[in-house]
Amino acid sequence: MAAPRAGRQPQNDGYRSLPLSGHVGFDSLPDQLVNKSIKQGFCFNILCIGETGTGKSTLIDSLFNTSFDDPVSTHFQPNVRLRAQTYELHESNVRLKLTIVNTVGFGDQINKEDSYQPIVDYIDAQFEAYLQEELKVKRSLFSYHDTRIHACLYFISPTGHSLKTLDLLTMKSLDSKVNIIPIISKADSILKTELQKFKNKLMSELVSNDVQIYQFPTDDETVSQVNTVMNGHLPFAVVGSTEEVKIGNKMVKARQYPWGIVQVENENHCDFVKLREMLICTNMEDLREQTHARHYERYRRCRLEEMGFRDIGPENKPVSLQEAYEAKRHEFYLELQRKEEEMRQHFVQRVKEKETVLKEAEQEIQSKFDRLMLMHQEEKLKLEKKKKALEDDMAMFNKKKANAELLQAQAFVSTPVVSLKRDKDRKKLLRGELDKIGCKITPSAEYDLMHISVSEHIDVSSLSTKK
Ligand SMILES: Nc1nc2c(ncn2[C@@H]2O[C@H](COP(=O)(O)OP(=O)(O)O)[C@@H](O)[C@H]2O)c(=O)[nH]1
Ligand SMILES: [Mg+2]
Repeated sequence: MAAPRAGRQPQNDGYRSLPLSGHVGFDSLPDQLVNKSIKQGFCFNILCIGETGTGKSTLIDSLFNTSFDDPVSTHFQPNVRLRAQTYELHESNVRLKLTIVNTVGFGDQINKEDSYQPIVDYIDAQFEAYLQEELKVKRSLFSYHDTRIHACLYFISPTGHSLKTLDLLTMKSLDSKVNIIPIISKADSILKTELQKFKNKLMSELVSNDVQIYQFPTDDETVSQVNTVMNGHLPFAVVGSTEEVKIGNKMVKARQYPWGIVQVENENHCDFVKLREMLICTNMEDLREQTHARHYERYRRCRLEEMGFRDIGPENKPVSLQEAYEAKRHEFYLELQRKEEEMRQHFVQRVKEKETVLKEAEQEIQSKFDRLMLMHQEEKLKLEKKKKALEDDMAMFNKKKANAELLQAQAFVSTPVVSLKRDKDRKKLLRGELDKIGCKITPSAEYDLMHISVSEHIDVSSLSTKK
């Protein structure tokens, strides 16, 4: 077997490294990549979080040397709203699609609890939109407008004290989703001696609350030194201004006060230049990469796991997409059956309960009906008795009436006769006789009695026998 030729060394990982005897041309690949990227353009998205009036719009204008005409917002917003605006900027032959997202109304509400939730939701919504594009069968990631947030500038008010609870809560809830770069805004309002103490205090508070902020990468040797130094300056204390002042024979961005001038780009005055260098010149690509490789990747993993996708199965065996889909489908089917059974049981239980209630109501109505029937029958009996008594009374009355009429008629009969000389005696006799048989004299009978003539006779013996 021929010995390996010089330069042809076998490699441990299965392939060999070969020397080239002449120019091939693939050393132009980096240039091809650069040309392609320049043609395609770049995209960078910044989220500015800070209370209204902390200098967000002014700083962004200062950073990109332009006026974005961000409308001034009031302090009377009912809730936090995120306003995204996209611009296209050109520098040399490089195109940058820049999106600035502003947190309108942040920290302005009395109840600050929900100030950060809309921000979390916004960041997640951008990740979700990208994931949905990725999951499409026919996707167009090349022309897709990526709105995922690459850098979050967190504006801290220059109080000289400590972080507000809202700042800590907000940063804590965002640190696993976005690259947070904390900055002390309006740094011209804090003393130089106080500033370093304030920076140290803020950093120790972030560490003690386990808030992860973005660290400039130190693994790339071309930038590791500058990045290491810059990490030590965090959080940057910045001043912003859109005004220009003539210093010497140069116009510079500055803030002019009665007692002096604060130059935005003077490193003795503030950290504005450091921020611009780190954010735009040195680490813009790393911020984009971190967003995709760390934050989006975490979001994607969680979402896919939520959907039931796994890379490895229970016995540490790799699981294909098809298997994961089938397993999830089966899981859903079982879940559906369980829910169906649960609903059925619930329905049966409800029907039973309803039946019991209806039966009870029916029984109650039945017993009420029985009670009423009984009462009705008792009442009927009572009325029948009363009717019977009245009929008896009527019969008795009619009988007595007939007797009285008979008595009256017989009073005109003259055998055997007792002649009465006087009317008074005759009437007295008649009344006595009527009393004996239990008859009362009616007003009409009384009248008749009054008009019986003296010569008339009454058959007293027949009256007594009729009693
Ligand atoms: N002292 C000081 N004032 C600033 C600074 N940056 C902005 N301002 C002023 O603060 C006010 C609010 O600024 P603005 O950028 O509209 O704040 P935003 O509501 O956070 O966007 C304006 O009057 C600015 O001139 C700064 O660095 N120092
Ligand atoms: Mg503003």
